[in-house]
Amino acid sequence: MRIDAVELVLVELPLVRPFRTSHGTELTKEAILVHLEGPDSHGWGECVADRAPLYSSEFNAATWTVLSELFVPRLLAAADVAASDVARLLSPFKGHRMAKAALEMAVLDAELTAAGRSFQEYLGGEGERVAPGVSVGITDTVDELVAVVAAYRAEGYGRVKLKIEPGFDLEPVRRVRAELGDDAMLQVDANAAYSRADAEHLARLDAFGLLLVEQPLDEEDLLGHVELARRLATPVCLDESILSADSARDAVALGACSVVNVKAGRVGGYLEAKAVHDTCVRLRVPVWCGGMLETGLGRAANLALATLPGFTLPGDISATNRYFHEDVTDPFVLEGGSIAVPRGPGLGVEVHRDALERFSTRRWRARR
Ligand code: NPG
Repeated sequence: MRIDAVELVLVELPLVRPFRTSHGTELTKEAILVHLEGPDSHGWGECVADRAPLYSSEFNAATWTVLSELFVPRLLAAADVAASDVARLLSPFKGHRMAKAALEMAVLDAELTAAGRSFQEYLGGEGERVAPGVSVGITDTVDELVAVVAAYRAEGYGRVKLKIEPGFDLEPVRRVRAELGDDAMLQVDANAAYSRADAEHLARLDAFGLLLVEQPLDEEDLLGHVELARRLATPVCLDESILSADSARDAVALGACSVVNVKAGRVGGYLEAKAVHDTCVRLRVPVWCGGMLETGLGRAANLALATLPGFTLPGDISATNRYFHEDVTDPFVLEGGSIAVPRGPGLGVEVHRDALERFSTRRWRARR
Protein backbone atom coordinates (compact mmCIF):
# COMPACT_ATOMS: atom_id res chain seq x y z
CA MET A 1 0.00 0.00 0.00
CA ARG A 2 0.98 3.63 -0.40
CA ILE A 3 1.49 5.37 2.93
CA ASP A 4 0.20 8.95 2.83
CA ALA A 5 0.67 9.98 6.45
CA VAL A 6 1.98 8.67 9.74
CA GLU A 7 1.07 9.99 13.15
CA LEU A 8 2.81 9.14 16.43
CA VAL A 9 0.79 9.53 19.61
CA LEU A 10 2.37 9.15 23.04
CA VAL A 11 -0.26 7.99 25.52
CA GLU A 12 -0.15 7.60 29.27
CA LEU A 13 -2.78 5.36 30.87
CA PRO A 14 -3.14 5.08 34.65
CA LEU A 15 -2.72 1.47 35.88
CA VAL A 16 -5.38 0.07 38.23
CA ARG A 17 -2.60 -0.94 40.63
CA PRO A 18 1.13 -0.23 40.64
CA PHE A 19 3.12 -2.88 38.74
CA ARG A 20 6.39 -3.69 40.49
CA THR A 21 9.11 -5.86 38.97
CA SER A 22 12.78 -6.30 39.80
CA HIS A 23 13.33 -3.12 37.70
CA GLY A 24 11.06 -0.83 39.69
CA THR A 25 7.44 0.26 39.97
CA GLU A 26 5.18 1.56 37.19
CA LEU A 27 2.10 3.63 38.12
CA THR A 28 1.10 4.37 34.55
CA LYS A 29 1.59 2.74 31.19
CA GLU A 30 3.28 4.96 28.63
CA ALA A 31 3.21 3.85 24.99
CA ILE A 32 3.83 5.23 21.54
CA LEU A 33 0.92 4.45 19.22
CA VAL A 34 1.44 4.67 15.47
CA HIS A 35 -1.38 5.62 13.12
CA LEU A 36 -0.80 5.19 9.44
CA GLU A 37 -3.04 6.44 6.63
CA GLY A 38 -3.22 5.17 3.07
CA PRO A 39 -5.53 6.03 0.19
CA ASP A 40 -8.17 3.43 1.10
CA SER A 41 -7.22 2.17 4.50
CA HIS A 42 -5.57 3.03 7.78
CA GLY A 43 -3.86 1.04 10.52
CA TRP A 44 -2.66 1.17 14.11
CA GLY A 45 0.53 -0.06 15.69
CA GLU A 46 1.73 -0.06 19.29
CA CYS A 47 5.29 0.17 20.49
CA VAL A 48 6.01 -1.81 23.68
CA ALA A 49 9.00 0.26 24.80
CA ASP A 50 8.80 1.80 28.27
CA ARG A 51 9.60 5.23 29.67
CA ALA A 52 13.07 4.14 30.76
CA PRO A 53 15.52 1.54 29.43
CA LEU A 54 15.00 -0.93 32.28
CA TYR A 55 13.52 -4.00 30.61
CA SER A 56 15.45 -3.41 27.38
CA SER A 57 17.74 -0.75 25.96
CA GLU A 58 14.82 0.75 24.03
CA PHE A 59 12.84 3.54 25.68
CA ASN A 60 10.15 5.90 24.50
CA ALA A 61 12.11 9.13 24.05
CA ALA A 62 14.71 7.30 21.96
CA THR A 63 12.03 5.35 20.12
CA TRP A 64 10.20 8.60 19.30
CA THR A 65 13.41 10.01 17.82
CA VAL A 66 14.28 6.95 15.79
CA LEU A 67 10.71 6.66 14.48
CA SER A 68 10.23 10.32 13.58
CA GLU A 69 13.72 11.08 12.26
CA LEU A 70 14.62 7.82 10.52
CA PHE A 71 12.07 5.03 10.26
CA VAL A 72 8.91 6.92 9.27
CA PRO A 73 10.71 9.05 6.63
CA ARG A 74 12.13 5.82 5.17
CA LEU A 75 8.65 4.30 4.86
CA LEU A 76 7.11 7.50 3.48
CA ALA A 77 9.81 7.61 0.81
CA ALA A 78 8.96 4.10 -0.43
CA ALA A 79 6.47 3.95 -3.31
CA ASP A 80 4.56 1.01 -1.94
CA VAL A 81 4.98 -0.82 1.35
CA ALA A 82 3.69 -4.27 2.31
CA ALA A 83 3.96 -5.49 5.90
CA SER A 84 6.40 -8.12 4.69
CA ASP A 85 8.69 -5.31 3.37
CA VAL A 86 8.99 -3.32 6.59
CA ALA A 87 11.75 -5.37 8.23
CA ARG A 88 13.85 -5.26 5.04
CA LEU A 89 13.29 -1.52 4.48
CA LEU A 90 14.42 -0.78 8.02
CA SER A 91 17.18 -3.40 8.16
CA PRO A 92 20.05 -0.90 7.58
CA PHE A 93 19.19 0.47 11.03
CA LYS A 94 20.54 -1.64 13.87
CA GLY A 95 18.34 -2.79 16.72
CA HIS A 96 15.28 -0.74 17.77
CA ARG A 97 13.13 -3.79 17.26
CA MET A 98 10.22 -2.43 19.29
CA ALA A 99 10.05 0.67 17.06
CA LYS A 100 10.24 -1.49 13.91
CA ALA A 101 7.56 -3.80 15.26
CA ALA A 102 5.16 -0.91 15.86
CA LEU A 103 5.46 0.27 12.25
CA GLU A 104 5.12 -3.23 10.83
CA MET A 105 2.02 -3.77 12.98
CA ALA A 106 0.42 -0.57 11.64
CA VAL A 107 1.15 -1.52 8.03
CA LEU A 108 -0.21 -5.01 8.65
CA ASP A 109 -3.37 -3.64 10.26
CA ALA A 110 -3.97 -1.30 7.29
CA GLU A 111 -3.22 -4.02 4.74
CA LEU A 112 -5.46 -6.62 6.40
CA THR A 113 -8.25 -4.10 6.98
CA ALA A 114 -8.22 -3.30 3.25
CA ALA A 115 -8.27 -7.03 2.42
CA GLY A 116 -11.01 -7.81 4.97
CA ARG A 117 -8.75 -10.32 6.76
CA SER A 118 -8.06 -10.63 10.47
CA PHE A 119 -4.68 -10.80 12.19
CA GLN A 120 -5.59 -14.28 13.37
CA GLU A 121 -6.34 -15.54 9.88
CA TYR A 122 -3.17 -13.94 8.49
CA LEU A 123 -0.95 -15.40 11.21
CA GLY A 124 -2.54 -18.84 10.88
CA GLY A 125 -4.17 -19.08 14.30
CA GLU A 126 -7.29 -21.01 15.16
CA GLY A 127 -9.99 -20.88 17.79
CA GLU A 128 -12.31 -18.24 19.15
CA ARG A 129 -10.97 -17.82 22.67
CA VAL A 130 -7.67 -17.77 24.54
CA ALA A 131 -7.25 -18.90 28.17
CA PRO A 132 -4.64 -16.50 29.52
CA GLY A 133 -2.53 -16.21 32.61
CA VAL A 134 -1.98 -13.26 34.87
CA SER A 135 1.35 -11.70 35.82
CA VAL A 136 1.45 -10.51 39.42
CA GLY A 137 3.87 -7.81 40.50
CA ILE A 138 6.01 -7.76 43.64
CA THR A 139 4.05 -6.62 46.68
CA ASP A 140 5.10 -5.00 49.96
CA THR A 141 4.19 -8.10 51.95
CA VAL A 142 3.70 -11.78 51.17
CA ASP A 143 0.22 -11.65 52.74
CA GLU A 144 -0.73 -8.99 50.23
CA LEU A 145 0.63 -11.13 47.39
CA VAL A 146 -1.41 -14.14 48.49
CA ALA A 147 -4.56 -11.99 48.63
CA VAL A 148 -3.93 -10.51 45.17
CA VAL A 149 -3.31 -13.97 43.68
CA ALA A 150 -6.45 -15.37 45.33
CA ALA A 151 -8.51 -12.53 43.83
CA TYR A 152 -7.15 -13.22 40.33
CA ARG A 153 -7.88 -16.93 40.73
CA ALA A 154 -11.43 -16.11 41.75
CA GLU A 155 -11.76 -14.04 38.56
CA GLY A 156 -10.85 -17.15 36.57
CA TYR A 157 -7.16 -16.91 35.66
CA GLY A 158 -5.89 -20.47 35.24
CA ARG A 159 -2.19 -19.65 35.43
CA VAL A 160 -0.30 -17.30 37.70
CA LYS A 161 3.12 -15.77 37.13
CA LEU A 162 4.91 -14.20 40.07
CA LYS A 163 7.58 -11.57 39.68
CA ILE A 164 10.58 -12.44 41.84
CA GLU A 165 13.82 -10.74 42.84
CA PRO A 166 16.54 -11.48 45.40
CA GLY A 167 14.82 -11.20 48.80
CA PHE A 168 11.35 -11.84 47.32
CA ASP A 169 11.41 -15.37 45.94
CA LEU A 170 11.30 -18.61 47.95
CA GLU A 171 8.88 -17.52 50.66
CA PRO A 172 6.36 -15.77 48.35
CA VAL A 173 6.44 -18.76 46.00
CA ARG A 174 5.98 -21.22 48.88
CA ARG A 175 3.02 -19.28 50.25
CA VAL A 176 1.34 -18.85 46.86
CA ARG A 177 1.84 -22.55 46.04
CA ALA A 178 0.20 -23.44 49.37
CA GLU A 179 -2.70 -21.09 48.57
CA LEU A 180 -3.23 -22.41 45.03
CA GLY A 181 -2.69 -26.10 45.66
CA ASP A 182 -0.29 -28.44 43.90
CA ASP A 183 -2.15 -28.68 40.59
CA ALA A 184 -2.38 -24.98 39.76
CA MET A 185 -0.17 -23.63 36.97
CA LEU A 186 2.42 -21.38 38.60
CA GLN A 187 5.59 -19.83 37.19
CA VAL A 188 8.05 -17.10 38.13
CA ASP A 189 9.79 -14.27 36.28
CA ALA A 190 13.04 -12.74 37.53
CA ASN A 191 13.61 -10.16 34.77
CA ALA A 192 17.34 -10.91 34.88
CA ALA A 193 17.68 -10.04 38.58
CA TYR A 194 20.02 -12.94 39.55
CA SER A 195 23.62 -13.84 38.81
CA ARG A 196 25.43 -17.12 38.22
CA ALA A 197 26.38 -17.18 41.90
CA ASP A 198 22.67 -17.62 42.76
CA ALA A 199 22.37 -21.07 41.15
CA GLU A 200 22.13 -22.94 44.44
CA HIS A 201 19.53 -20.53 45.76
CA LEU A 202 17.45 -20.72 42.55
CA ALA A 203 17.59 -24.54 42.67
CA ARG A 204 15.43 -24.30 45.80
CA LEU A 205 12.57 -23.21 43.54
CA ASP A 206 12.48 -26.83 42.33
CA ALA A 207 10.51 -27.71 45.46
CA PHE A 208 7.46 -25.78 44.22
CA GLY A 209 6.50 -27.57 41.01
CA LEU A 210 6.80 -24.48 38.80
CA LEU A 211 5.98 -24.54 35.09
CA LEU A 212 9.13 -22.53 34.45
CA VAL A 213 11.49 -19.87 35.71
CA GLU A 214 11.72 -16.97 33.27
CA GLN A 215 14.90 -15.01 32.50
CA PRO A 216 16.76 -15.53 35.76
CA LEU A 217 20.07 -14.04 34.49
CA ASP A 218 21.25 -11.15 32.33
CA GLU A 219 19.97 -11.14 28.76
CA GLU A 220 23.49 -11.59 27.38
CA ASP A 221 24.42 -14.43 29.74
CA LEU A 222 23.50 -17.42 27.60
CA LEU A 223 26.25 -19.61 29.06
CA GLY A 224 25.04 -18.81 32.56
CA HIS A 225 21.57 -19.96 31.53
CA VAL A 226 23.04 -23.17 30.09
CA GLU A 227 24.72 -23.93 33.40
CA LEU A 228 21.62 -23.00 35.39
CA ALA A 229 19.33 -25.09 33.17
CA ARG A 230 21.56 -28.11 33.83
CA ARG A 231 21.34 -27.47 37.54
CA LEU A 232 17.57 -26.87 37.88
CA ALA A 233 14.72 -29.35 37.52
CA THR A 234 12.44 -26.36 36.80
CA PRO A 235 12.48 -25.55 33.05
CA VAL A 236 14.31 -22.33 32.19
CA CYS A 237 12.39 -19.98 29.86
CA LEU A 238 14.05 -17.04 28.10
CA ASP A 239 12.41 -13.69 27.38
CA GLU A 240 14.85 -10.75 27.17
CA SER A 241 17.57 -12.95 25.56
CA ILE A 242 15.41 -13.99 22.58
CA LEU A 243 15.61 -11.31 19.88
CA SER A 244 14.79 -13.33 16.73
CA ALA A 245 13.92 -16.79 15.45
CA ASP A 246 17.66 -17.42 15.02
CA SER A 247 18.48 -16.45 18.59
CA ALA A 248 15.66 -18.74 19.79
CA ARG A 249 17.09 -21.58 17.72
CA ASP A 250 20.58 -20.99 19.11
CA ALA A 251 19.46 -20.64 22.74
CA VAL A 252 17.62 -23.95 22.49
CA ALA A 253 20.54 -25.66 20.71
CA LEU A 254 22.92 -24.51 23.45
CA GLY A 255 20.58 -25.74 26.18
CA ALA A 256 20.06 -22.24 27.61
CA CYS A 257 16.28 -22.72 27.71
CA SER A 258 13.61 -25.32 27.08
CA VAL A 259 10.68 -22.86 26.87
CA VAL A 260 10.46 -19.58 24.93
CA ASN A 261 8.50 -16.41 25.68
CA VAL A 262 7.44 -14.69 22.45
CA LYS A 263 6.90 -10.92 22.41
CA ALA A 264 6.42 -9.41 18.99
CA GLY A 265 7.93 -6.08 20.05
CA ARG A 266 11.08 -7.67 21.41
CA VAL A 267 11.76 -9.62 18.19
CA GLY A 268 10.92 -6.81 15.73
CA GLY A 269 7.32 -7.58 14.79
CA TYR A 270 4.50 -10.09 14.46
CA LEU A 271 6.07 -11.67 11.38
CA GLU A 272 9.28 -12.47 13.27
CA ALA A 273 7.19 -13.55 16.27
CA LYS A 274 5.51 -16.08 14.01
CA ALA A 275 8.94 -17.20 12.83
CA VAL A 276 10.03 -17.69 16.45
CA HIS A 277 6.88 -19.74 17.00
CA ASP A 278 7.54 -21.85 13.88
CA THR A 279 11.16 -22.46 14.91
CA CYS A 280 10.09 -23.58 18.37
CA VAL A 281 7.40 -25.89 16.97
CA ARG A 282 10.06 -27.49 14.76
CA LEU A 283 12.34 -27.90 17.79
CA ARG A 284 9.41 -29.12 19.95
CA VAL A 285 9.93 -26.30 22.41
CA PRO A 286 6.77 -24.86 24.02
CA VAL A 287 6.17 -21.15 23.49
CA TRP A 288 3.85 -18.69 25.16
CA CYS A 289 2.91 -15.10 24.45
CA GLY A 290 4.45 -12.53 26.75
CA GLY A 291 2.86 -9.20 27.60
CA MET A 292 4.10 -5.63 28.04
CA LEU A 293 0.99 -4.13 29.65
CA GLU A 294 -0.25 -3.33 26.14
CA THR A 295 -3.25 -1.17 25.33
CA GLY A 296 -6.15 -2.84 23.53
CA LEU A 297 -4.24 -2.55 20.25
CA GLY A 298 -1.29 -4.72 21.22
CA ARG A 299 -3.61 -6.94 23.24
CA ALA A 300 -5.75 -7.62 20.14
CA ALA A 301 -2.69 -8.64 18.15
CA ASN A 302 -1.31 -10.77 21.00
CA LEU A 303 -4.61 -12.64 21.32
CA ALA A 304 -4.46 -13.46 17.61
CA LEU A 305 -0.81 -14.58 17.89
CA ALA A 306 -1.56 -16.75 20.92
CA THR A 307 -3.99 -18.87 18.86
CA LEU A 308 -1.12 -20.38 16.85
CA PRO A 309 -0.78 -24.08 17.67
CA GLY A 310 2.66 -23.92 19.33
CA PHE A 311 1.38 -21.61 22.07
CA THR A 312 0.74 -24.50 24.43
CA LEU A 313 1.25 -22.51 27.64
CA PRO A 314 -1.01 -19.63 28.79
CA GLY A 315 0.28 -16.14 27.95
CA ASP A 316 0.47 -12.81 29.80
CA ILE A 317 -2.61 -11.48 27.99
CA SER A 318 -4.97 -10.66 30.82
CA ALA A 319 -8.30 -8.85 30.57
CA THR A 320 -8.28 -5.06 30.26
CA ASN A 321 -9.52 -4.54 33.84
CA ARG A 322 -6.35 -6.15 35.19
CA TYR A 323 -4.44 -3.14 33.82
CA PHE A 324 -6.68 -0.13 33.13
CA HIS A 325 -9.96 1.43 34.21
CA GLU A 326 -10.25 2.73 30.69
CA ASP A 327 -8.37 1.80 27.53
CA VAL A 328 -8.14 3.34 24.07
CA THR A 329 -10.27 0.45 22.71
CA ASP A 330 -13.24 -1.49 24.03
CA PRO A 331 -12.15 -3.66 26.96
CA PHE A 332 -11.20 -7.31 26.63
CA VAL A 333 -13.16 -9.30 29.18
CA LEU A 334 -12.32 -12.58 30.96
CA GLU A 335 -15.33 -14.88 30.87
CA GLY A 336 -15.21 -18.48 31.97
CA GLY A 337 -11.43 -18.23 32.21
CA SER A 338 -10.92 -17.07 28.62
CA ILE A 339 -10.93 -13.98 26.40
CA ALA A 340 -12.52 -13.72 22.93
CA VAL A 341 -10.09 -13.28 20.03
CA PRO A 342 -11.00 -10.35 17.74
CA ARG A 343 -12.32 -11.66 14.42
CA GLY A 344 -12.88 -8.46 12.43
CA PRO A 345 -10.61 -7.16 9.67
CA GLY A 346 -7.10 -6.13 10.74
CA LEU A 347 -6.70 -5.91 14.50
CA GLY A 348 -10.47 -6.07 14.83
CA VAL A 349 -10.68 -3.25 17.36
CA GLU A 350 -11.66 0.42 17.08
CA VAL A 351 -9.72 3.23 18.74
CA HIS A 352 -11.90 5.53 20.84
CA ARG A 353 -10.80 8.96 19.68
CA ASP A 354 -12.05 10.73 22.81
CA ALA A 355 -10.04 8.40 25.08
CA LEU A 356 -7.00 8.80 22.83
CA GLU A 357 -7.27 12.59 23.16
CA ARG A 358 -7.48 12.42 26.94
CA PHE A 359 -4.56 10.00 27.33
CA SER A 360 -2.26 11.57 24.74
CA THR A 361 0.69 13.65 25.93
CA ARG A 362 2.63 14.19 22.70
CA ARG A 363 1.89 14.03 18.96
CA TRP A 364 3.81 14.19 15.74
CA ARG A 365 2.65 13.82 12.16
CA ALA A 366 4.37 13.53 8.80
CA ARG A 367 2.98 13.36 5.29
CA ARG A 368 4.45 11.90 2.18
O1 NPG B 1 0.36 -8.81 31.63
O2 NPG B 1 1.20 -7.50 30.10
C1 NPG B 1 1.26 -8.11 31.17
C2 NPG B 1 2.51 -7.97 31.98
C3 NPG B 1 3.36 -9.18 31.82
O3 NPG B 1 5.00 -9.38 33.47
C4 NPG B 1 4.72 -8.96 32.40
N1 NPG B 1 5.56 -8.27 31.65
O4 NPG B 1 8.99 -8.90 31.94
O5 NPG B 1 7.43 -9.90 30.92
C5 NPG B 1 7.82 -8.96 31.60
C6 NPG B 1 6.86 -7.93 32.08
C7 NPG B 1 7.10 -6.51 31.67
C8 NPG B 1 6.08 -5.61 31.72
C9 NPG B 1 8.30 -6.07 31.24
C10 NPG B 1 6.25 -4.30 31.35
C11 NPG B 1 8.47 -4.76 30.85
C12 NPG B 1 7.44 -3.88 30.91
